[in-house]
Amino acid sequence: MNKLTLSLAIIIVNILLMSCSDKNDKNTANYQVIPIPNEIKQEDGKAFLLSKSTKIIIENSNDKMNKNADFLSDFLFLSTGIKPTISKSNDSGKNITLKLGLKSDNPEAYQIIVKEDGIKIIGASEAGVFYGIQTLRKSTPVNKGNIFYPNVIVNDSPRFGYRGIMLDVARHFEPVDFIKKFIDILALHNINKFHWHLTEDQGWRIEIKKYPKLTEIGSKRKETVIGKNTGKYDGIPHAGFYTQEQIKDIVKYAQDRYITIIPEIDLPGHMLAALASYPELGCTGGPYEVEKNWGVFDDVLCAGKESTFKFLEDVLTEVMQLFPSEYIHIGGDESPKKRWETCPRCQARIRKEGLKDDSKHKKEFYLQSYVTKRIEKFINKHGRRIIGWDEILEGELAPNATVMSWRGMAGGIEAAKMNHDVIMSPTTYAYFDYYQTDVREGEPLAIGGYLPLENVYKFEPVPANLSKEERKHILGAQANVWTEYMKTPEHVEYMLVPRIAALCEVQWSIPEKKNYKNFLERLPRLIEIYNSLNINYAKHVFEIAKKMKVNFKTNKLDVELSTIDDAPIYYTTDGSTPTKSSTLYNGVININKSCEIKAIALRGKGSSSNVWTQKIITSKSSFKPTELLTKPDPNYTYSGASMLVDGVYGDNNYRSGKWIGIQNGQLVAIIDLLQPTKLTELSFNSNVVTGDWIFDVYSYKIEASNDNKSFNLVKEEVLGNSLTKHWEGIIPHKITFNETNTRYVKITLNPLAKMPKWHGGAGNKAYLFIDEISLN
Ligand code: TNX
Repeated sequence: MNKLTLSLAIIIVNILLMSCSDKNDKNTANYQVIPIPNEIKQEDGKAFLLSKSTKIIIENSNDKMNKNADFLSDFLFLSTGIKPTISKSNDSGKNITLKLGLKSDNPEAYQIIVKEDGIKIIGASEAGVFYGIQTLRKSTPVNKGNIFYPNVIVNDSPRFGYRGIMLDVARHFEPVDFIKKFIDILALHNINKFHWHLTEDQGWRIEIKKYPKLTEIGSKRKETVIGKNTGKYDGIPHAGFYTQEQIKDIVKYAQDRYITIIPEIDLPGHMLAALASYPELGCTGGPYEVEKNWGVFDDVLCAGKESTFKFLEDVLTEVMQLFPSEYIHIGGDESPKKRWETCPRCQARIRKEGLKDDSKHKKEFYLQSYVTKRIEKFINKHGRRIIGWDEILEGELAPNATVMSWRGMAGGIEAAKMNHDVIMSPTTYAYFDYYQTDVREGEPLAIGGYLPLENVYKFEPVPANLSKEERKHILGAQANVWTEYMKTPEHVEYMLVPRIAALCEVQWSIPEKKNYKNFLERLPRLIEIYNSLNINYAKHVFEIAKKMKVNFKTNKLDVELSTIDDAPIYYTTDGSTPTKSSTLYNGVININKSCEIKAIALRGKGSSSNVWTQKIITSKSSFKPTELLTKPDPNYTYSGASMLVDGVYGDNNYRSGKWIGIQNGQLVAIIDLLQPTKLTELSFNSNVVTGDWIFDVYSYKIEASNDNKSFNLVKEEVLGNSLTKHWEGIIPHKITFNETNTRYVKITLNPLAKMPKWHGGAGNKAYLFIDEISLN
């Protein structure tokens, strides 16, 4: 190449670069949004330019379409500073057209066609147009100025018709302005059901004209317990309710955003606020108090009195007048039967209705079914349908009820097999009151649990073991925000966002399109919108993500680190604080001895990650091939056997992924030390939370072998159970034995076969949680 052609080539490359640079990421739309659309077809041709002269044209004008156009104009203004004017007649300009008429079986379907001379959003209904608008909005970068939209055809529709979120405003009241912001956040995530949990033991939050004391008395509690039922109280009165006028306004606000509000009146349990207002509705007549503690309480509505049904029907009548929703949620969860067992009126009703104990349930459970069925009949008579928590399956399921499965998926599976509709909302994937990180330091107090973003994303609402017909009963999925420990709107936002982003892709997108890594690549652009809306989202996604896996071939622990934005990570293994002069991470770190790893992602001022710290404590069994002969509980198996020898110990949180959980059976593991090794000691920890049915190891056995076939007993012992009341904590075990020279060690740990009399689950098998088995 001679000098002239070389400099010509440089000039051409520069021109190309320049023309690309005004269409760089910052002002070019990107259709890879959350939730990911079904189909994004890139087309040839010049991009559409959004500029000050762009108009929004409404082709099929009606109130909803006019509102849709307003939304689009507002959204574009918020992101770009350009506020397109709205017009009902087309002109020769390059505009954005909103229209109806897309042919689809799914009324929420939409299509977006982008060409140089215009953008068209075509919906199968006004709702479809709205979701098309949300996709266009999320494709639009948050960047003031003109925006290029590459040519594309987007075809999209939701997987599920029920895409819900529940908010509990009863434990802590939320002001109307926040409820509207909450609804805006749902709309941004294509969620179409807002399940509003309005009544609880700790507060009644909806005005009922016929029963004014429900709000005069029931909406106020004197004070709130500090922390987790510590017995200490904050001395601060907590109060609040929504007037019927406010509710009508909120219902309309949600409707405009294609969100149906499903109100919940939780009955017959969780009713202390109502009982405090009208003590005659209880079995004992009170006195009752609006509850200051958290939990499940024995005082519930009396199922024997006719006046209870009159009360419920009156309340539900006003509720149905306020909420046009087809579904009314009647709760049904956590309703103890204790009062009913000794209440003469309840017992009289049991006799009159011929309710009897059977092998499955005591008669009082059938009394709750009686209540549910009677209320269902009333609600059906008004052309509406009930949803209840999965407890409504205990006893006899009301004929037309939809079941909301929260204690795992089993309730939902059972209901679907009985031909009932189901909404899946299991704690494991959908409880946004759970911690979102395993590092609890610096986190606001949460109820417990562990539900990181990635686990929400893994949620599959349709169980594989249902038939094709049964699957049709899974209407969709919902996440729940219980607010015992959330006192402010900011805290609710923190627990909700960005987990709601993972949830919405579960609810909307087809499984074939889902990919967590790709989701994380798309998330930063949605976060730009969170920033523009002043949402207090949790920032854990910017922390270092880590994968620790034992490599049985190299007998080392492979530690893999990454960040969502590929920020440079620096680390140390000697416990010192990592800085820019520490080792730069560039591939898996192999650990073969005890150490303390510390790592940080450095991004510059204010946006660096926290320091991630992990102690590795090794023993002679660390990183040695290990096999589990028994199956742990599927929810607590994680990467299985290798977790027992990874040198990583768990903290108090048994759900952190560092503890293996065993229930129906024992833990039997064989560790191959690779060569005959002298041993005198076995150590393991067990994590005990008796309230969650987790007890210490009941008995153990250690066996040795040099051929992995015939094993000799080294030691066995029954440790027993010494607990006489509820207790939580980690119990370390160190067992010494006569020196044994062995290659294979078989360890058997047995859980408590029958929980003691004092325990609520007396007679059932306890869980066992073990993090590590170390031999020395
Ligand atoms: C169980 S989920 C409850 C709520 C609590 C929640 C805390 C359900 C139907 N009942 O009353 O707030 O656990 O996670």
